[in-house]
Amino acid sequence: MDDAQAFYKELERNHLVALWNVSANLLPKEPRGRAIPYLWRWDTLLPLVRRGGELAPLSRGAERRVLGFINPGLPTRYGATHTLWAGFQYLLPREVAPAHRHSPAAIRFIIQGDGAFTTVDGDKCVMSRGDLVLTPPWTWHDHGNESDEPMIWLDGLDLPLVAEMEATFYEPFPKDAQRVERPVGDSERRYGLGQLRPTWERSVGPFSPLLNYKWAPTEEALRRLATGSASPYDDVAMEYINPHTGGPLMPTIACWIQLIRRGLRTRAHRHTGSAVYLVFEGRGQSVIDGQRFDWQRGDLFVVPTWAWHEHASADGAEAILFSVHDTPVMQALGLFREQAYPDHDGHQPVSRVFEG
Ligand code: GTQ
Ligand code: FE2
Repeated sequence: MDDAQAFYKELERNHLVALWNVSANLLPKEPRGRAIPYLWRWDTLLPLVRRGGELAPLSRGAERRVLGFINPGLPTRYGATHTLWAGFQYLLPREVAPAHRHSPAAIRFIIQGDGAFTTVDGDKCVMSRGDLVLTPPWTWHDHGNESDEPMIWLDGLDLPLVAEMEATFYEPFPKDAQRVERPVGDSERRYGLGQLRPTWERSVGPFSPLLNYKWAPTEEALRRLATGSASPYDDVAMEYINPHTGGPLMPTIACWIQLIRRGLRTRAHRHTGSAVYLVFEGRGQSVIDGQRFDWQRGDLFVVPTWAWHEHASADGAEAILFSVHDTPVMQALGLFREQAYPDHDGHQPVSRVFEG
């Protein structure tokens, strides 16, 4: 063994590393995310979700019937991206998903059904298609279905991020369901119209006090905005806001609702931060890092960090996308960067079509 080899062995034994040997890994020219662009089809998901309903009863220890999306580029990490967990949750009539709380933050966006609820710290949030319900960190939450139909919703959580930060805490509630001690939809009563807030209420922590963003006002806002000019990269895209700050819903999660108008194609850009998109209505396609993803209602796809992406609605149809983003983290840490696609009028050449 020569001197150098002996030296490096000695470093290893002492739990040391020579920066000059690893600096290319530590400081790549730009982010090299391992998460890949991917898409899951509704037609594949729905039968699996239903089979889960037949096979897996809810109980303590199996508190949530959720199929989680695993990014194929990160097979050992429970997440759709490196920071975001996404899953389809299924709740049958008269079932209760027992109450608990955790330090990771959660959002739910209702895909199917009407008349289930999530109680968040005693505030009963009634859920219908298109509603967005928040479970801020460390709030008690149980889900119940008082309707005669199964409910399906998208869960978005910052589980992989909080796990990596080694800051995950969890606690079960002593009973299955919380008592509802306030008027049903109390946060909607106080903040639901969006343009006014009670003068005496102070913001408690960096979380939105509005827990249920109902579909009707969301759609109205989108339709109003759609009559004028919009973003060249996202078309008519709106972020759900914390009424105290105008900022993101929570420090780790931002949510968007987005209309791609009939026959419209956006330009490509990329930015730090990853996102999960649910196709709420319509049909269209996205090109992500040169690969085309054709999507329709109920499909879910992932845009990893620093990936070029552009969206288009299908000919003759508009599309509505709901999305969950980790960009508030990037913003807060001074790591947000954005770049427009420089060539071909802002459109990527398509080299592959996603088959799945
Ligand atoms: O509904 O409380 O998808 O705690 C993952 C963790 C849903 C929930 C998930 C959770 C929940
Ligand atoms: Fe939870």
